[in-house]
Amino acid sequence: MFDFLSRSFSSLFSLFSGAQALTQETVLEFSNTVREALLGADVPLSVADAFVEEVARDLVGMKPPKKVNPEEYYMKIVYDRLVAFLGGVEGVTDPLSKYSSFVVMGLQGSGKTTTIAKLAAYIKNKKPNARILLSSVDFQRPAAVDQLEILAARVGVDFFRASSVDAVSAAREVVLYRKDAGYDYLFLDTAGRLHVDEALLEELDSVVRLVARPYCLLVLDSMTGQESLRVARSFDDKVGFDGAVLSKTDSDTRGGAAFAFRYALKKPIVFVGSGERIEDLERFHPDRVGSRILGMGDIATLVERANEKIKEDENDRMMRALRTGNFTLDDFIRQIDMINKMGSFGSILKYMPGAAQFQISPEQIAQGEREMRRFKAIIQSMTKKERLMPELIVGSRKQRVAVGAGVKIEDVSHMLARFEEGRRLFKQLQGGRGLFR
Ligand SMILES: Nc1nc2c(ncn2[C@@H]2O[C@H](COP(=O)(O)OP(=O)(O)OP(=O)(O)O)[C@@H](O)[C@H]2O)c(=O)[nH]1
Ligand SMILES: [Mg+2]
Repeated sequence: MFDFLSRSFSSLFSLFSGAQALTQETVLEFSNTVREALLGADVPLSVADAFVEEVARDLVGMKPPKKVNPEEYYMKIVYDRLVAFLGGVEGVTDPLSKYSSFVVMGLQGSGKTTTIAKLAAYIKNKKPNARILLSSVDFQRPAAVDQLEILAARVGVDFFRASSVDAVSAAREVVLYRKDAGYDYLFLDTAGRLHVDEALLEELDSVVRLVARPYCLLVLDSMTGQESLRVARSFDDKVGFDGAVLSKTDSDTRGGAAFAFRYALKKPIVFVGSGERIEDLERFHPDRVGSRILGMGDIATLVERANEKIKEDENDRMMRALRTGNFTLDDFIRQIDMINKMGSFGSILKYMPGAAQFQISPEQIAQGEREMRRFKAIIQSMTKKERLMPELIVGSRKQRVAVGAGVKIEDVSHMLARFEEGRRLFKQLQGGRGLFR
């Protein structure tokens, strides 16, 4: 979703290379370029202006300390401002750890029902013993309630169907049932309309009032761009909500709504939906998004995704290896397995530093996947010692490994070269980005 902004931002910092104290002119040039990039990403004018003004205020007259690379120094200033703008370094506490009743609202088709299933799966993954109840007061569409029931079964959580088909009476039934049965979590699905309308909002307000200490979650379709900010505002005026889930961030959107949301609504984005599958839900971390926008990559989210599928200790090792650049062929093979467990190679690439600058085709991705399988076979035919000291693999050893893996000698050389490249990249990440980690 942030590829567009990332592409625009990552070239910007060359303006600062060699710059010492920033002049008004450099700051102005920078501001104009940023402003254009934001408008291009469908950020509303007032928000783009506000951001640019804040950054300019931070930058004017600043001077990098001795020995600090000016480009990095100014990038860090922009990064800090960007993160603050998106919600701050601490981000927001996970509402799932503080609240137990969630009312999910939004326009028709925004992704409410899917998001509920994703949230239920998210909790279940973290707390396997939590008792979770899903229920719906969406009687707009005949199949809406069934859809939630099917999803509840798929996630493996409970579902309750009210006997009434009037939203307010049904909500009353749901609340009573939840209380009697003693569920830890309740997620209440509500009806969407194609446009914001008064009757819907009034009904919704009555439903929300029946729930004790509800966390109201607005689901916003990121594909609707600026329009989604207007939708959010009318839900807030009439019903009020606590936080938002930005859905469909995997679609080809320019990220404007996500960028502007916090500033325009003064409410946090707590999660983002990144695909149609139940597991396609991520926390929204302003600092990670900030580094993704500035083209610094998002290793932390990448590793977090892996976390869900991979044993903790294995993952800790990997994080350490990634951080220190102390990466062996055994780590390499583990990384290949990790990538396979996480999903497709393509879905992971977008988290890598600078990924937005490359346009990667499906053929290239398929080739990458074939290559990884070949690499794995090659590494598996090496001895333990060879894996720790790849420089040993020359001459007859190389031949033996090639035969063992059923590949050509050149394939072994190629794999070793790629491995070295990867190792260097991680070392650079560790060293070069010192200011940010
Ligand atoms: N690509 C993508 N599709 C999504 C995402 N979230 C939801 N969808 C899809 O969007 C469509 C609508 O999702 P629903 O969850 O049914 O939306 P809703 O808000 O409950 O819709 P109504 O109940 O009709 O108001 C479905 O086809 C979902 O698969 C997402 O994060 N990414
Ligand atoms: Mg629905």
